[in-house]
Amino acid sequence: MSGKTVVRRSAMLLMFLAPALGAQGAVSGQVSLLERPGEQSEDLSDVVVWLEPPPTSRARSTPVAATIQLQGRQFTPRVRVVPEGSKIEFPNMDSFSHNVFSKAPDGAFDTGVYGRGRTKDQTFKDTGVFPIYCNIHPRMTGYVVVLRSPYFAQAGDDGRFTVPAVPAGAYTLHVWHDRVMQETTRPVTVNASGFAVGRVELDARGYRYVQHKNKYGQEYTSAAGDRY
Ligand SMILES: [Cu+2]
Repeated sequence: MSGKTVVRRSAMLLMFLAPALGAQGAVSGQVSLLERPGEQSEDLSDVVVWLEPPPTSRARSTPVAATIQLQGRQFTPRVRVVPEGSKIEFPNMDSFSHNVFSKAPDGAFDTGVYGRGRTKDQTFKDTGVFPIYCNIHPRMTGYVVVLRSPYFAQAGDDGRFTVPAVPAGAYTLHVWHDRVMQETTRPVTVNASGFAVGRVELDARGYRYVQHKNKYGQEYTSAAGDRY
């Protein structure tokens, strides 16, 4: 066999293999929340969806710089999903002071108190869901969802989501919302044209708001919440 023939055959083989290797598609669907009678879901953009590749996968997300604003005594956005190792800035847009802290075992931090126009940041090195609070305002609650998988999305207001450009293969689909106690998972197989998840209903009926403790593990005093 001449060298030329080998080259030509290799090229032909690559032409056959390339589309299969590079095949990727969108994974889409729509999430809804099952609420207690008389209650309506207004916060479906807080839903986070991600596809976890098999343990053997080398797929890794790339860290980014992201922002959660402190504005009107709220974290905006309330839920932010970022790749592992990402840095989040917390600029204070209010005319009074805020603080950001988390007591999560794998990601506890405390920015200290800081005033209008200033910012603090935190790098999230470990994966997980990190609740964040303000030590001054007891109702301020946010979540940083840190993922290793690069295949994730947040839902729109109507619960629709699209995870773009997912390579064909087998995954575990995760659907998370802070008012749903149990994270929902299901196996999915993505092919070259993607995968239609269809509707996913999460049960939020068991949720009850519980006031978290301050950064010292104590009750907030009403004076601290009212003063600013
Ligand atoms: Cu605050």
